[in-house]
Formats: sequence, C-alpha cells, structure tokens
Amino acid sequence: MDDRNMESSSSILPDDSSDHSKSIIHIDVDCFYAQVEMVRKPELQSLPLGIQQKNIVVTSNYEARKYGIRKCMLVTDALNVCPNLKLVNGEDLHDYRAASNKIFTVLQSWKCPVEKLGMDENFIDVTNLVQEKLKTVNIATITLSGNMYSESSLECICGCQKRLKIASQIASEMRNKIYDELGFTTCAGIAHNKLLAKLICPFNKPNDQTTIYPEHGASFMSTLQNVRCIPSIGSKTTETLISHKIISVSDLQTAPLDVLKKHFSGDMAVRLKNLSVGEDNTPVKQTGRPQSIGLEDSFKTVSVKSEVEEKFAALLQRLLILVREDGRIPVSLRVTLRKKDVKRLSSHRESRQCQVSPSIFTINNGALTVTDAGQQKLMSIIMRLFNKLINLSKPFHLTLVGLAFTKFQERMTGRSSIVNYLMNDISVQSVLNIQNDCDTSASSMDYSAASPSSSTTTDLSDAEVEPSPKKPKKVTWIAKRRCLSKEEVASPSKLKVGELRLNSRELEKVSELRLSSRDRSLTPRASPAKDNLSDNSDTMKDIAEGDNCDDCPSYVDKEVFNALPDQMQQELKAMWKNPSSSDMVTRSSPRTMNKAKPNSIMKYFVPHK
Ligand code: DCP
Ligand code: MG
Ligand code: MG
Repeated sequence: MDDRNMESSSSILPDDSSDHSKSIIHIDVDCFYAQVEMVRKPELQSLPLGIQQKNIVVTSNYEARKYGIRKCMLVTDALNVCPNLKLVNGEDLHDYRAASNKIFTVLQSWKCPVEKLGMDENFIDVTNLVQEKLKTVNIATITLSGNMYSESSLECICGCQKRLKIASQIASEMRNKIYDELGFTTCAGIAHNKLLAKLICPFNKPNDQTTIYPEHGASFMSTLQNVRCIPSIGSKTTETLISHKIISVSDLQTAPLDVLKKHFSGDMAVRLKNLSVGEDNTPVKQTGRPQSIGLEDSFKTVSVKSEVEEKFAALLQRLLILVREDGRIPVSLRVTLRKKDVKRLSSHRESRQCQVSPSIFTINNGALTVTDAGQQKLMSIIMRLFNKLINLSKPFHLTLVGLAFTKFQERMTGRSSIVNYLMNDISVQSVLNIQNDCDTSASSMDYSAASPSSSTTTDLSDAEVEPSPKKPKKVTWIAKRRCLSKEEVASPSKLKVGELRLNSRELEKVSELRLSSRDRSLTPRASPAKDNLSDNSDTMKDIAEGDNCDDCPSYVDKEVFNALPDQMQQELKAMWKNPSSSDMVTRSSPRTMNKAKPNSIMKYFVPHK
C-alpha cells in the first residue's frame, strides 16, 4: 500500500498531497427505469417488476431483486427464478429521459455545479454551499445525516469531517426534494472527491446515503475486488493491468510505481496509483445541453431497404419529439448503421452526416415543429445518406440503425438576445418561402380581431436568462397588415416573422411609391401589390406616431425601427451608441446567420434599392 495512506489512517494531519477541501455528493436513482414505471402506475409497486428491452431484463425493482433478478438477465432466466415477474417494455427511453431531466432540474435549484452522468446519476459540488453554511451553524452541533462508512476516532485538522457532515445534510435535503417533487427514491454518496462519492453511493442502497471521510479512502478502495470497479479505468487499462497480475484494487495499491510506468505513461501511472488509494482531483463539470440528440434501434438482422426505411421512419418520429423538447433548431443530421459481415461473423458501425436546412423546422407557438412536408424532406435526406452507406447492388445485413441531430442553432442570451429574433427569422422565413408567399386577400385582415396575440408584448430583457424556446415571444411588428393564410394565423411566431418579411417587401414598395410620387409619375397598379401598398401606407402612418428613432443612424428606416419591441430598440440604440459593440450581431451570430444575409435584421434598416 502507498506509504502516505498508511500514515493518513493514523494521523490527524491531512496528507500533503491529498486535498480534502471539496465536498462532493453523488446521487443515483434506485432501480431507475422500474421506478419511472412504478411512479406512472403505482399498482406495480407491490409486484416484482422487470424492465424488458429485447430479450433482456435491463433492471428490476427491489421486490424482484429479492427473487434473484439481476440487471441484464435474459428474460427466460428471469422468469425461471421469478415466474410472477411482471415485465414492462422499456425500449422507448422517452419517459426515462424526461424523468432524468426533471431530476437534474431539481438538483440545479441548489445553484451548485451539477454534472449529469448517464441517465440516473449526478455529481453535485457543494463545496461553496458548505462553506456558506459553516459561517452560520454552531460547529459543535453539526451532525451527520445518514450512514458513515467507518467511524473516525480522530478529527482531521483541516475540518473536512465537519464539512462532509454538512454536505450529508444537503444530500439528504436533495434526496427529499427529489422524492417529494417527483416520487423517486435515491441513494447518495458524500465524499471529498468524485471517485469516493460515486463508489460509496450504493453502500446502503436502496433509499439511503453514506458518507466517507478522506482518511478511509485507501482502506475502502482496497475492498474492491476488481480494478475495473474504478470508474475511470476502462477495458484496455484493465486488460493491461490484469496481464501484469494486477487484478484487485489492493494489487494496484501495492504495485510499485516504476512497474506501472513501464506499461503506462508517467502521468497515467501516477493517476492509477492515486485512484487506487481513493485520490481524485477531477472537477465536477456543470452539464450543459447535449451536443447531439440521437436514437438507435438494434435488431437481429435487416436486409431489405423498405424495412430499413420503416425503422428510420419510426426512429425519426421519436427523435422529433426529443428535438421538440430540447427546443434548439437542428442543422445537421447523422445516420448510423451497424453492418454485419456474415463471412467474418463480425460487425462494425458506419455513419454519414449532412447539413439540414433549418427551414425544415418551424416555430409554432414557441414550440419547434416539423410539417409533414418537412418530415418527408428529412426522410429523403436519411435515405440519401443510407444509399451512400450501402451498396444496394449487393446484399447487406444490418443489426442497428441510428439517427442523431448533431449540430444546433443556439439561442442567444442577454444583449445578444437580438440574435434570437434573427434565428426565428431564418427558420420561419424559409417556411414562408416553402409556402410560396402570402395571401393578401381580405381574410388576412380578420386576424387582428381574432387573435389577441397581436398585442405588443415582449418578454425579453437583458437581465433575463435564456428565454424558454417554448415561450412565445409575441411581438407586433406591424399589426394592421399581415400576409398570412388562415392556417398561419394560428401561429404568432409565424405572424411575427412573416410580417417582418412582408414589411420589408412592402417597405420596398413604399419607398418606390415615395420616390414615384415625388416624381409625380405614379400610375395606379391593379395588382394585389397595390392593395398592399395602400393599406400599408396607413400602417406606416400609425406606427410613425410613436417615433422613438431620434438617435437612429440615417440609414435606419424609422417606421421599421418603431415597430420593433422596446427591448430590441434599446439593444440597437446601445449598439449604435457604442460602436465597439456594433459587431455584436455578426460576431455572436451563428455561422448560419451570417450566411443568411438576406434574412439579416440589418436588411430592414438599410435603404432598399
Ligand atoms: N440500464 C441499462 N442497461 C444496463 C444498465 C442499466 O439500460 N446495462 C438502465 C436501466 C437502469 C438505468 O440504466 O434503470 C440506471 O442504471 P443503474 O445501474 O443505476 O441501475 P438502476 O438504477 O436500475 O438500479 P440501482 O438501484 O442499482 O441503481
Ligand atoms: Mg440507479
Ligand atoms: Mg446509475
């Protein structure tokens, strides 16, 4: 065993090289998939319940575990040991993902970094919160919540034990909140690092928590029978270690560093030694939104194109639900296949991806949607990628198909929130392109009476965090004129952008008219455009009454500026006032936005030719 840790178990002084300053909580949901099903259907709670994916029971509730059901048992074996086992199909992960996100959201309410690990686990770094609490509590009365891995007879001089006791109380509050709000029981591990917090977490499962002090790290680690139990040791490292007769964690503790350095890089060898004695300094990284959203379906074999197409169509339906929930607009799609080589009895994965036009996605009442035509477009993109991956003139055998959206347009926050308008512009404007322009008939005039959403409200503010994509940002661009068919009237966001675009065009006509009338050479045109024009002129007059554009640069069209929501007006004014921030729109815009020049909001301010 490492000398340093031999020492630390009998000393009140923390070892020089090990930092006890952090307080980390790891929370794992008990029998996660099974609990999601039991929360949904409480009558399942008293039954032995298994969650089935294909022919495997991926997990089971604790009632079933009493019969000897284990994770990843074959269904046939599970039914042998527990003939009464109630099986629920768990192949659709949608509800598990949703539950996972809800748990993550609950944990974020403590305002500490939360790192999601898989579906049912989270690390929370409560170091700062503990420090805050330490200032207000009576140190003499601090008690532990839950279980202690091993009692300590000596108090560590750095105060880590008190800190971890406070962390244990926070863990208990977190678990209670998850239970009260979502109905899930959980386990927690509390330690001064992620490694020990994770490994101690299941020590008293289900529905309980365990704290381990730094001084017990090495002795606890030595109880692990396999080096693979250490989360950051993968299969390759395990193979190498085993080939050198290092099988248990205790073997790793006693293996000389020099020996390890022969088989691993110097850094890796030191890291392995540190891990073996429970030392780990990896930080809790706040989890952001996923970089890709994907789904896969595996099966025995599919060798017919039409069947592949059916599988993709089913996957796409489910994937679109996930993307809708996420709210970002995808701009790249990846298709994955697992090909079986019948001769070699092996299989391998191949992927292809391509960009997808954001115009496939529309924002309807703030929610991302895809029309039937958009779905057909996606299917043809998918099958095109499939055709590139498969040579259809030869037989093929697939055992998996996968779909993933891999890049997204981000919505901007704070000052850059102006960019959000542009982003909606891109997606929705293109929809108008698909629909091939506007209906300028009288029906469009019914809208203002029919829909209250034409009132001027905007819920964007500088101080606001990112506006929820599901929250419609209702803006009256120019309320009296619109260019929408009856179906479009149902969508305030389409109205918003549709009108913005229309106005741009109409403004062109307005400026044409102004020029022409100056020349006194205007002749009335009997086209719908003319009707538009006259109506629109009125609108322009109405808007000009509330003129806010005294400080605007000369190229700005005042009418359009005044039709913008206050928030955006303020942002633009600030930008014009401070030229150093004037590159904000272009610098912080996603690439797609720069490309989409014709849609740029600036278009509405520069004079039209
Ligand atoms: N899971 C899976 N395949 C596996 C292991 C797990 O699909 N090989 C799924 C089902 C689990 C979920 O992931 O419910 C979380 O995995 P856990 O290992 O945390 O297992 P459970 O939460 O089911 O049980 P426990 O109470 O042991 O944490
Ligand atoms: Mg679990
Ligand atoms: Mg887990």
